[in-house]
Amino acid sequence: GLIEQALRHADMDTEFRLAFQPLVDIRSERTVGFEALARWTSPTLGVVSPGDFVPVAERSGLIARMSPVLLSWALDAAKTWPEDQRLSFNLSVRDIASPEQIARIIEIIELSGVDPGRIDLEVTETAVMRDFDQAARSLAALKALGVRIALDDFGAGYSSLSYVHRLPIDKLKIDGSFMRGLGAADKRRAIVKTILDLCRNLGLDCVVEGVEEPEQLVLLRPLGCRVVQGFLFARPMPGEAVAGYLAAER
Ligand code: G
Ligand code: G
Ligand code: MN
Ligand code: NA
Repeated sequence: GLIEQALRHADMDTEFRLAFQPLVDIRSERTVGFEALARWTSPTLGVVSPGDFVPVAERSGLIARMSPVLLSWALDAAKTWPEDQRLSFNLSVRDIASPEQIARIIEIIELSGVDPGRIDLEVTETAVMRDFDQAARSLAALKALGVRIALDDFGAGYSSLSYVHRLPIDKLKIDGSFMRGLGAADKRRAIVKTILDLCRNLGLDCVVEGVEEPEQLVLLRPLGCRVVQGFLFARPMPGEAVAGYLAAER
């Protein structure tokens, strides 16, 4: 298709950049880290969203050369942040499925000089499902380096709880679909509460994604939610905006 064609000829350095979205502790209302999100402006197609190009990059195998570049950019950015700020980076199903790619990713993190303890690598359930045994080996190798593993889009797909105990998961990110238009009487509120309780009982960190309205925060606070990500606090921003954003908060 058109996207694959443009992606195949894309010049990463000029066409791609990262945006960074804050993760916010709702008790202190302070930013605790940023998720790196890929952005692409193609000379032929214009702005293409990652929801459209990431699946194409995965199917075509092009993601194999993109992930290392994006990760090194994300680490370069994190190096300039205060040390208490974490970096979240999305790994693709293809990354997780390849021992060679995992070795490359580990090397990039080691060479970056960023403390692996500051890094969350996000994986989706679909990525893990594809080849469980290889995913388990990949995550174990990454964990050994000292990074933390987050299960992304939790609750959106097949959400097998077996992954949570069979894999070295540190954090669940509750899918943004649970927040969209959420009201007090909504069943989804009970589901979010149950996932937050699960995290507490298992000693996992938890992030509620897609928080857009102050009313959603009012609903989340009594459920024991600590960290959220969403347009209510900030949209993804260019790397150059991060320092000013943090300074304004302090
Ligand atoms: O930023 P946005 O919400 O449009 O992202 C849409 C999807 O693309 C999300 O599922 C997100 O995880 C994924 N995505 C964004 N940036 C990256 C990236 O750098 N690598 C991978 N593998 N996925 C990404
Ligand atoms: O799948 P993943 O969680 O990695 O994707 C995150 C995506 O969600 C990003 O593309 C980001 O732009 C988007 N996002 C972040 N906060 C919100 C929000 O409050 N509302 C909506 N609709 N999307 C959001
Ligand atoms: Mn994510
Ligand atoms: Na998500």
